[in-house]
Amino acid sequence: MRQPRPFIIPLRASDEDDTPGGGGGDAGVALQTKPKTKRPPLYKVLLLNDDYTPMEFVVHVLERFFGMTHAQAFEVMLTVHKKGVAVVGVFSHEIAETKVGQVMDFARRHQHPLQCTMEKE
Ligand code: TYC
Repeated sequence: MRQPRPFIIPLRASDEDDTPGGGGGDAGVALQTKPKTKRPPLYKVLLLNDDYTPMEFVVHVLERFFGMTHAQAFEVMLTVHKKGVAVVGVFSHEIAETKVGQVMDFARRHQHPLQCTMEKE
């Protein structure tokens, strides 16, 4: 993993430290570490096709866990059916993990082999 590097910015003249004893190349330049905010990484939740899960069940999953309308859910289900996989949402790590768990648990309880996974965007 890449280490975050401190962002060095020279201060404005009015911010300069006026302690005596300067005169070197860095005289009058204070170094400050800029507080850097970082957006949390996002994760795609993917739904995978299989030959056995009923289409209506997949549509129901997409409505129930991903807030899709029936029409949206039907369209996404058909995309997965034809292409093999589709992104059904993008979330924080925690939410993505929860969605994947909910779908996998729901499918298992109904004895369907439906698979749902997540990957970093
Ligand atoms: N291919 C399945 C069928 O023909 C339907 C299906 C769609 C299954 C999407 C999984 O994620 C899926 N019954």
